[in-house]
Amino acid sequence: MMSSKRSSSAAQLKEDGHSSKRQRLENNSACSEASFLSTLDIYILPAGIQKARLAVFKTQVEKYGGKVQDRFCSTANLSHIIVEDNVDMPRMKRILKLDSSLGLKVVKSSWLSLCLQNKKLENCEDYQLYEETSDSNDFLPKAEIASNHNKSVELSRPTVTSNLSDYESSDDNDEQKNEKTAIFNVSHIKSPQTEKWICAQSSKSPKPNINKHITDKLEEMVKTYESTNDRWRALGYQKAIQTLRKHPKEISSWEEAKSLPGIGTRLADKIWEIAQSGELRKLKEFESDEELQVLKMFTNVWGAGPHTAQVWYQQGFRTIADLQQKAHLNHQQKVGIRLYDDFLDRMPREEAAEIERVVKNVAESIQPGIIAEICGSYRRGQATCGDVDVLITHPDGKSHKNIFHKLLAKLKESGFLTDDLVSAEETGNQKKYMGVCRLPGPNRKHRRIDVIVVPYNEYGCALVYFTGSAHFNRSLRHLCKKQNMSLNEHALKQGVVRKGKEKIHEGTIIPTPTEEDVFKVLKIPYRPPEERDH
Ligand code: 8DG
Ligand code: MG
Repeated sequence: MMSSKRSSSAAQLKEDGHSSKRQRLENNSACSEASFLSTLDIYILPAGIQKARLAVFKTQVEKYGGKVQDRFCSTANLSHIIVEDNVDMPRMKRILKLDSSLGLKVVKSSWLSLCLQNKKLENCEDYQLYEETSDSNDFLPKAEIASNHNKSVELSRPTVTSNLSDYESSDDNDEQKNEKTAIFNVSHIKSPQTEKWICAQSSKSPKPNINKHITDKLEEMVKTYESTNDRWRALGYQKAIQTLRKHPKEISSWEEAKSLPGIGTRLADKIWEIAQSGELRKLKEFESDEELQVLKMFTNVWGAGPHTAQVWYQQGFRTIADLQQKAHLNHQQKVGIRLYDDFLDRMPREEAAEIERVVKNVAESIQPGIIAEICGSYRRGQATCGDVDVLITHPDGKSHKNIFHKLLAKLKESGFLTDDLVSAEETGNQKKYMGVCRLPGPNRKHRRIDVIVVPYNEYGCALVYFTGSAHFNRSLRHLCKKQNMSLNEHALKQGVVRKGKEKIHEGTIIPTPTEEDVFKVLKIPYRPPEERDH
């Protein structure tokens, strides 16, 4: 199932990444001809400005004809000193060891952002910091100015790292800490408590994602972090993507990115870097890092997680062919490798519907009145599906018990099911099969299929769970925790007592025969499946 998720974002990129990429290239080349910043010769005070943002400023200012001094020198003919918005004049002077501003224009960094955004030299008056008046020491005697000539401040340069271990530790923690806020929503508008939760909102945005050029790059970052088992970072990026998708306007400043829920300074740096340059250096580093690329490829093998991928890499394997020929593979991995390309390809929803019909017809022939419903991305209305998740139950509350093995046997007999991955996983009264199917006829691909059989009294919760999205489900579970409840694919419980992460009391089941009941008990508006595609 995890691999289908990965391929999901890959497919989305394949589907619509092309035109926006071309567009951005065109924009970039048009802008590079302009030199609207040619009158700028600036020093950017690094205090409070993240390295990556500083680097973007430098690149962009120079791209548009301006100069950025790496060191501060009081005699240089600077046009402006740029400071982070929260830095005031006394602090700036303290840092640069100045007794006066030397008559230089000291301007907030948001002015520079504005110029870059609008591709013109904006009036800086509203962004300028002024000297406190009435101070007779405003201007230094010449001799003292001279002594300041040699006082310079190093502009810290971004360092390039080529592996995953040594960057962005502090602030990603920040983003991790934001896990809770990120599960909440994304709009800045103040609203009643439950409305803030992702699960209380519709995923349908009134506007298309206008920050797609940014979210596409962040999606690539997610895939890389997933392949190295850096789940926290992957989650942080995923949440930022959700937030950005819903943001009603194109990100036009670092401050705007930073102000969004769940977006810390490091992520804001990255978002702003993409917004400014159309590129993300970190991603470029990843793309040219052989190990990361191989790990990504290996984790796309069904049945191989980040750990296995790492072991294979350490054993010297670099290609899928290497694995096929030399690696010690379990059954699932053998299937995953044999059908590698098919599994990476998302099927059109029409094909998923055909697969559902086959399963439904066979199930009905075994047990009349059976309910077989396709969940997952299909039910949420996505145009393509990574796999088919079929949920089966029977309204009489007992006939579901006999269906599982009979159904699978018949589907195998007809040649529809071609390979088993996990032939029977039991959780409580639910049974799950994970395997591979192929529709009859020429040029059909192998597709991943999950068949889950559940008792009727668990159907409401199972439908919610297997419909997802995973992000929507996470939000539901967090909301439950807040109300001393718990939710999984089996049941919704109340009166749960937790001590830290541990459940001291399991709570008692609240009957939720339908999905609507789950929403009702949690006191959030019902969202049809297509509005849960967060
Ligand atoms: P896809 O197959 O088109 O890629 O997307 P999907 O249908 O949404 O994902 P899936 O991998 O088939 O999983 C089906 C549902 O299972 C998913 O929508 C929500 C639920 N689910 C969770 N948590 C998790 C989880 O950790 N991993 C996976 N794979 N599914 C989860 O609630
Ligand atoms: Mg699915």
